[in-house]
Amino acid sequence: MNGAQALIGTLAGSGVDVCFSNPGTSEMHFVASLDTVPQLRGVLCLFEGVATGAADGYGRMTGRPAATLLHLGPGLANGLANLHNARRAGTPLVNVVGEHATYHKRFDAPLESDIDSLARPVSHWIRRTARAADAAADAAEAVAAALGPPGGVATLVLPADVSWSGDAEPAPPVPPRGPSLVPDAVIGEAASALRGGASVILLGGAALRRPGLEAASRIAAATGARLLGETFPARLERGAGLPGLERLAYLAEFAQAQLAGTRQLILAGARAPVSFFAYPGLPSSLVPAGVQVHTLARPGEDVCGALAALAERVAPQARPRPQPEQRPALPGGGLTAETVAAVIGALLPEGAIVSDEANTSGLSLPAATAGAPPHDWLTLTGGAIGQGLPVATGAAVACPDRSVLALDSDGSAMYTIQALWTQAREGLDVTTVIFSNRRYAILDLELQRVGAVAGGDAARSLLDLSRPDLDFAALARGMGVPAARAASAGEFADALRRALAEPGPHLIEALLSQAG
Ligand SMILES: Cc1ncc(C[n+]2csc(CCOP(=O)(O)OP(=O)(O)O)c2C)c(N)n1
Repeated sequence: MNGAQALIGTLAGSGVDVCFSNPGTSEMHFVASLDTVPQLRGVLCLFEGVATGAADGYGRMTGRPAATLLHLGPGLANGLANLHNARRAGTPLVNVVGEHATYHKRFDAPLESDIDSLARPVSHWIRRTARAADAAADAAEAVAAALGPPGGVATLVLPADVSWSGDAEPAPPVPPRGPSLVPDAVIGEAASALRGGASVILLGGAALRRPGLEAASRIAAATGARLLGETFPARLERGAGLPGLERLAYLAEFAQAQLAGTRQLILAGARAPVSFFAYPGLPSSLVPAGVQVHTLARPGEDVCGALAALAERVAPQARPRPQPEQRPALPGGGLTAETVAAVIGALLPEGAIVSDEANTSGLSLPAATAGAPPHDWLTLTGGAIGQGLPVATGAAVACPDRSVLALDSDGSAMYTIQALWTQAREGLDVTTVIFSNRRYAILDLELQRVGAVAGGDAARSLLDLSRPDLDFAALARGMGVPAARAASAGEFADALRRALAEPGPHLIEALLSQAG
């Protein structure tokens, strides 16, 4: 067996069953080996940012890493923004980067670059495989490193001659570690903090799945503590029958209002809240002065176990408070961000997975969908736009029996629009809704918030997506995805119903009649 065959066999044996790929010459032996290991499905992505974002979506939904296959430093660089989002999400991901043959590097051929320096900021584990005989063991370790906990991006740099040299064999999986248990004393401290009153429990990471939410809801019911979710969760389970959860607002002023009056802030899998950006004269930390911060569980610790133990201590009799089933009525009239949200709330299928990159057009979505049947909500964890369509693609590969909705604003969608082609090629059940406001609307707002001088024409033109107007329906059709345009709430509801009823990918361009 050559190194590539041993590596792929090991990945498959360690539970990696998909590789989102954009290969080049140095990866040809990896590509050839896919035919000898059918358990590893190669999925072609036409831009590396699609591959890395899809691997992120896959990992968020399965808890297992997908692999990527990227072409040397430039291929990796194209995929970095979504690796950054994956890192912030704590997603397990095995990032395979092809490299020149070991003896070829010193010739400084055109694609020669410093792969390790590009990979380091997004990777919590990096290895450069030196010999074919090491390829399998390195792959097994990469999977274990990706799984953590906490999960993260494990980058394996694979020289071409390591791939093509012989004398290798697959390695057994490295057993995964469980999360570290939270000591009893820490749970005791949180229990005392709750007795101090005016408490907020800020939930993040694994606490946003049903067991964590239900334990937290019991604690809230018994102690009067308020629950908040982190602003940009990797994966939030929500909908009717689950405890409802308000998320901390993106805008610092709103987040400050949500936290006003708090005396005890208990972090359960979430980081202490900070402002997304610095603004002249405003604080970076969103923890109000005088608030005591207690860490119940850090990322990588067993936050659900800690919340369950805390609930047993302070709320032994309490029951979780489920969100009642309640959908908005189908609206009529014009198409605005609000009417789109109401239609989505009215029609969201049970078990849907929503990849939310709607930005300013998404403000009404949480309320409109709160009482819809249970579903998962995936958000822009690292603030690097261009994540929504790739994450939806990976989620659909991970969960072929569930409907996936990508709710994307027009500016963000254009970064990685090629994801549509992969959805068509793989027959993925993804409905993409484009909120077409033809602006970088949030930057209009930020222009004022940072105190920049009110924009003139030159400034405005950098935030304006018209001239020419994008035609997303035509772009989608050009990549094999059936598409419709909707200009009224009724047209949008009809198009969404049809898209959800038919298998395979669809795109609906929502032509918003007013910005925002
Ligand atoms: C990778 C990356 N590049 C640039 C930005 C800066 N940025 C933040 S929001 C935004 C525009 C968003 O426009 P759109 O997706 O249409 O949403 P809208 O603001 O109109 O709701 C840009 C360019 C970013 N966050 N990430």
